[in-house]
Amino acid sequence: MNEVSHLAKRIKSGDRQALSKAITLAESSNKKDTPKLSELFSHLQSITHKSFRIAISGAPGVGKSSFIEKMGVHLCELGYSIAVLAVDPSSPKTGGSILGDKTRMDKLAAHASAFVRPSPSGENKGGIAQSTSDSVTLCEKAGFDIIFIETVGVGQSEFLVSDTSDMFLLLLSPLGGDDLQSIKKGILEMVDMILINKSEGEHKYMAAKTESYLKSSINPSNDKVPTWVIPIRKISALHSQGIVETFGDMKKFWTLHLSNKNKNDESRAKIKKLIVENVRNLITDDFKNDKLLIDRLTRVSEQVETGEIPLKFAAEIMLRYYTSPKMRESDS
Ligand SMILES: Nc1nc2c(ncn2[C@@H]2O[C@H](COP(=O)(O)OP(=O)(O)OP(=O)(O)O)[C@@H](O)[C@H]2O)c(=O)[nH]1
Ligand SMILES: [Mg+2]
Repeated sequence: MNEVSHLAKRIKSGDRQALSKAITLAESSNKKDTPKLSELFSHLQSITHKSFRIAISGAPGVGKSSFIEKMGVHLCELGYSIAVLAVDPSSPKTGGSILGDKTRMDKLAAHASAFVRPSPSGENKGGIAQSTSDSVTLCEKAGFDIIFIETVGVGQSEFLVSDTSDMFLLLLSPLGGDDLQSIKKGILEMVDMILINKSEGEHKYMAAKTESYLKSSINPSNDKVPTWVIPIRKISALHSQGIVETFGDMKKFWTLHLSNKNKNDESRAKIKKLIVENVRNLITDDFKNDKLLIDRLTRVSEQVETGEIPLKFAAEIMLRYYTSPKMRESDS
């Protein structure tokens, strides 16, 4: 038995360390690891289990990890198995606070029915959102009932993560009307549920204001699940308030999702988007790293600079060069 088929066997038997190793393979930026990952997927393809995949997004510090911890423990106690993945879009320069050393999910991580995967640190942060889809699939193959994907609401990560999930949940803090204007455009059209966290004690008044503002300003339905009305709930992850009720809403959504006849078409459309995004990334990487491409790019940009050729044509030249091994061979 080779190394990869042994890894697949361990994943099937519920070995968490093996799953962790497989996710590291999915996150690897080394192209040499892609065939290994493909081989692993082929060993796991007979598993048809589908998990309910929930993306949690929100500003840094809003309480995403605290919420997942409380919700996750509640779900484990109900008998579900839970996996948690983090997508950290922050650059290595600023460093990310997601999970990291302080996961805020200690209780959940220690639970026998849970798997908590901390966010990868160091380089290759840009690629992490891209690998999430494969990491989610690996958790599905490992048999988890519910997968939470935590992402900070910056950059494109929310959009990517929403494409790898069945339900998209936005966490807000009690902000008050004006600050709500700052929620990124497009996010409110994607959400399936909004939770106003930290709605306890002194924040109660602001939380109620936030709730009424949201109720009066957002479209209560979205196109994903036809009869769904987006719940807006005030909760407190810290004090475990609203956790049971929130799961009640999630379960209703889960049932609607499972009976949604367009589910497969929608899932395929999301996958198509993710593939195109990945193709874009692969090309961008090649343009940064391949010496022949860099040299040709330098020459073509000089031609644009002097007005010899239009930018539009320069792009076509580069694309032709990129897709023609013959042209590149003659340069090497
Ligand atoms: N008052 C109050 N504080 C909370 C609540 N939930 C979380 N917090 C606190 O908010 C801080 C951030 O919580 P996290 O759960 O780490 O937030 P996060 O959104 O995961 O943060 P990042 O991953 O860094 O973006 C911690 O100090 C928590 O204790 C809540 O319901 N009420
Ligand atoms: Mg967090």
